[in-house]
Amino acid sequence: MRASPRRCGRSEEDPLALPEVLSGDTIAAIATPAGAGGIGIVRLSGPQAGQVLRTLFRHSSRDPLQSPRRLCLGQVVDPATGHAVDEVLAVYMPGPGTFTREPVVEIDTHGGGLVLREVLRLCLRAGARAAQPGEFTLRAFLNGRIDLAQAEAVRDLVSARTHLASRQALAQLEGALSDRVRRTRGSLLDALAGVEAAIDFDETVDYDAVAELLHGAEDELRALVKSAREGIRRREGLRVTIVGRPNVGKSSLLNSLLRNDRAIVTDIPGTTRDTLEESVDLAGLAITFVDTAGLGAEAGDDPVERLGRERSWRALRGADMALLVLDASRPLDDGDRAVAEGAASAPLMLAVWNKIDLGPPREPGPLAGCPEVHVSALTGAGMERLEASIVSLALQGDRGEDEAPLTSERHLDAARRALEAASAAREGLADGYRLDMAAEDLRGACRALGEITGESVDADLLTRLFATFCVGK
Ligand SMILES: Nc1nc2c(ncn2[C@@H]2O[C@H](COP(=O)(O)OP(=O)(O)OP(=O)(O)O)[C@@H](O)[C@H]2O)c(=O)[nH]1
Ligand SMILES: [Mg+2]
Repeated sequence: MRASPRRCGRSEEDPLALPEVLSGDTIAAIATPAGAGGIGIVRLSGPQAGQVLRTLFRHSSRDPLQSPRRLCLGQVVDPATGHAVDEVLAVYMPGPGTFTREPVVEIDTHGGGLVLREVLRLCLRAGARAAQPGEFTLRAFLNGRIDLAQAEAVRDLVSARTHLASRQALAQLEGALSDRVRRTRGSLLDALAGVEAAIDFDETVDYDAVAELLHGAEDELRALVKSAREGIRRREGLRVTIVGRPNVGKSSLLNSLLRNDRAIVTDIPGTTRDTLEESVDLAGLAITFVDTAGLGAEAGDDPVERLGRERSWRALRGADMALLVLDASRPLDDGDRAVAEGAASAPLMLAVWNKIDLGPPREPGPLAGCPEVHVSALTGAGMERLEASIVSLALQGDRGEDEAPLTSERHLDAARRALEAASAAREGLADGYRLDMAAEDLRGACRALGEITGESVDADLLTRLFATFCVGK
């Protein structure tokens, strides 16, 4: 299945200003993607949402404000001219039983962009303010409806490109990760309470009890840290750069992996001159394959070729995995070895011996240590094994083990800091150092873990995080 990139109305130049969010404004946004569609939705949240609806909606039979949570047919009418803009369905949902815990209105229009923009304009004129990216979700977080990990899951669910990514985001939205983090934080808080009690009553600490709690918390933190690689890869996918000497079959391999003649293939070395990339869903992982111009033939000084090679090296630097393509029908040469050396700088590397249809597979040797696969991009032989190898290398055997993994670098960084602080506290207590220092370490560990779920976050972090959301989310 081919994954198609999703676009969303993200605006980086217009980051969210927290004071505005906290001001109690009523916000409005187009919640459906740009372009023509069957229906489009304008969404409002805030204390004036019902009032705004009353200003511009003329109901047919039922008044949505009198019939909360029911879709009501009617027209959006421009109050200035009395002209109808569209026939719509509107729903009014009083707070706090809504996503944002505020009064929420949704107006289902016909899907055209023009109609949606006009309805939004009328909402703004009636007193609403244009929502910032992620502002509906931010309100849900600030009003205690969801925690921060769940808020991130909303974003991840919207942008998920594979079923593994969406399943993981849904579990996170339902609180699987949050529960796990809170349990661990609970053990740390219990240990802290033990230490603080000893400080308050000027007693010696019950070291065994505290150490047991901390050992448990550290085990769980280590498991969380370990889960991050799979969680992040399931969510973000991987970039896999295909490199090799000219003519070894890189573009043929790309086409075979994509099941689509995406790249030009000829028997002329140097056919591919620019990098070319395309994403696919490989067993639930979003993999972006990058085909590159042939490397290891640095003699040519054709400027286009030189630029192409520069791009190949750059693509390698940005790769999560390098597929090093080698021609199995001829001996390895210095050029192959030079490319292999470069490819080894990628975090993961897989050697692909191509063209096995031309003769018996060559003995591996010079590249021992790197996993290898033998294929023919021409006949398709070995391609399934290649796909399986890419997936298992990407997940490095962690596949499916973790139902509630950490899913971002932000989580990973927080969990690492929590682990470090918890270990420092336990070792400090064992070495008999001052209790107040151990207590400070434990508070640091709790704070770090609280960043994942949002118990301890600052406005800066929220601003940065929610800037990655779509408008209308
Ligand atoms: N017999 C055989 N020929 C192959 C195989 N894979 C590719 N070829 C042929 O090798 C030639 C080069 O293939 P490309 O896919 O263009 O190779 P490339 O590595 O992208 O080449 P450049 O873009 O020039 O660096 C073409 O004639 C392909 O048909 C294979 O598995 N077996
Ligand atoms: Mg090529």
